[in-house]
Amino acid sequence: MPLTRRSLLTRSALATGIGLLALTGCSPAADVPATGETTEVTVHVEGMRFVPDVIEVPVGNALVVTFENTGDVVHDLVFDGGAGSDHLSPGDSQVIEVGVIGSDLDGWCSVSNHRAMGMELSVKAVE
Ligand SMILES: [Cu+2]
Repeated sequence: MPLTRRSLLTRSALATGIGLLALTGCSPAADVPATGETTEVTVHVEGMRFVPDVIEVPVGNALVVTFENTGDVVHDLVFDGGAGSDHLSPGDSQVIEVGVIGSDLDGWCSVSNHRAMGMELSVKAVE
């Protein structure tokens, strides 16, 4: 009987460990050594597009985006992994700390249907 109880305990500890692993696996930083360097980019709005809409970042660099809403209506800029700006009024800007870039990553405007209208950008992790 004591043996059975111990194996149950072990199994639940294992399940907890796997759960934690899955959570940390969501980070864009996923197992890439940080370079300690930061890539800084300013993104603005032209019509319903982000400019630039491709951002190249050396693998392991941290990415910091200054998002300037130079459009006519409220926009934001959000990224896979959870980083993003607030909803910004025209003329406002915000600095977004995206984090260490380990792989390609999408960014988009989450306001209304703006993403479908073309407000998307790609972060490319380059060697
Ligand atoms: Cu928008």
